Amino acid sequence: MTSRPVIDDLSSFWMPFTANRQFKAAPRLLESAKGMYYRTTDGREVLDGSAGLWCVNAGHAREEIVAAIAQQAATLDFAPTFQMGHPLAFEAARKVAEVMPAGLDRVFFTNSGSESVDTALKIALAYHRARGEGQRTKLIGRERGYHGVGFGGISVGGIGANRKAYSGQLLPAIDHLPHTHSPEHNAFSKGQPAWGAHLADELERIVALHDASTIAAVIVEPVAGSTGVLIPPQGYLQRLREICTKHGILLIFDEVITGFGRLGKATASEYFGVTPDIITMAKAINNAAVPMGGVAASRTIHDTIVNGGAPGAIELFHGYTYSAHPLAAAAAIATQDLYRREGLFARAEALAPKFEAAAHALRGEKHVKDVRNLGLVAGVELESRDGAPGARAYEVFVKCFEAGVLIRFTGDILAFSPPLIVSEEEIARLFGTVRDVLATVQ
Ligand code: PXG
Ligand code: PLP
Repeated sequence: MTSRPVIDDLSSFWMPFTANRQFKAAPRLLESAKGMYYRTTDGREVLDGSAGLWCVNAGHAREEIVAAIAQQAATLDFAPTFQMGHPLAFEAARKVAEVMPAGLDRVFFTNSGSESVDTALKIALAYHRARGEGQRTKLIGRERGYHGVGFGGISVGGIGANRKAYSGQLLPAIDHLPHTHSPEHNAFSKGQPAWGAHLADELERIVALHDASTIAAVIVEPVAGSTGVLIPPQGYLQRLREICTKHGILLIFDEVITGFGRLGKATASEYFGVTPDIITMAKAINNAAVPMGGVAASRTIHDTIVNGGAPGAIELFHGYTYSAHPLAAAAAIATQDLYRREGLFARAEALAPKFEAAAHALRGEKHVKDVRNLGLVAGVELESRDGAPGARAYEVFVKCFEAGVLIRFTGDILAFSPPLIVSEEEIARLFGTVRDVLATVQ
């Protein structure tokens, strides 16, 4: 079954966000993937309950995307986009712009969510400077927020472990909103919790402290993914939008996970009916087939920066060698076409109630202290073992993998985010496997 010998020296690859020694002592290696399934190097099929890392929304190795990449590699492997261009870059931007909220139709390409976040923060600063308010430099993030791993992203981010070793060199002018998770008020909420909209008013407190004239932007994940699936309370995002507008502060939605169908719409902005000024994206933008991210900015922001420059001058001193890489752009075009042709966002929307019911059926199982969900994303929080936070969820993750189901975990929270092509039977198997495994775990 294995097409190549399994590599026996795992020492060179320093693995990201991994317990390297633990992993290398008992590796889990994936060799191929198709549709909803991975295949391991020892020939086992594994149901993908996490869409890779929340990114393979159309399912694995989709023929149209594979063909687009292959053809592009043979036609134009690389082309600069600094003072040069290639047609697919413009077409990919147009296709992405088409599914963004009205007005957010200027797209800057990056290679990851982390780069998208740093790009968005820089655009926010450049925008205020271009309109003569260069003193607006402060950035507001949120506790438990995940915005990737660049210095900008960890500075506005709110996950202590991701900041600790670097704390002496984080960006200096940052503040954080409180997160919205409060088990005593919102445990086992189905969809958006009813409690917690008032937590957005904390932004007024922060504005009063720093003065609005010093604040450039607020960045939040509309649904916080990486930190363990935190669903925004009803009315919370609307309130953030109102306060930002009132004070001339830009609102950035980090849609690296929520973008492209995870909630049953193209964006969380569309789902919640709240339009930010900037959206960051990555992952499912091109089904994760080639690294790519992007930033959609409002036309006002774009025009203020671009039309503010002198004729012939570069307007934004920012960009990546691989911005709009031809292979990534080809994959993005094919992916966006596929989403549309197969109606995958609507499919996710239609499946969401069944997914919700399957997730909440875990309520009452051993160790389960919360279940939360929206669209095709769910989090199941477990009681932690005394003195060993994360150990129980890790064991569940490993046992599920051995039983043929891939999920994610962070701390003691299990996260579920299958590709949007998942069937009802596969949803049942996903949560059913977790139920069986929970019964065997101490
Ligand atoms: N913003 C958000 C909201 C994200 O979820 C990033 C930025 C960074 O993207 P890159 O492409 O630089 O990784 C992310 C990424 C997990 C997990 O299992 C989540 C992410 C990445 C890897 C694992 O929680 N989110
Ligand atoms: N470091 C060096 C020495 C470089 O020359 C470049 C790009 O030319 C970079 C970093 C940035 O690389 P990228 O554009 O892929 O982000």
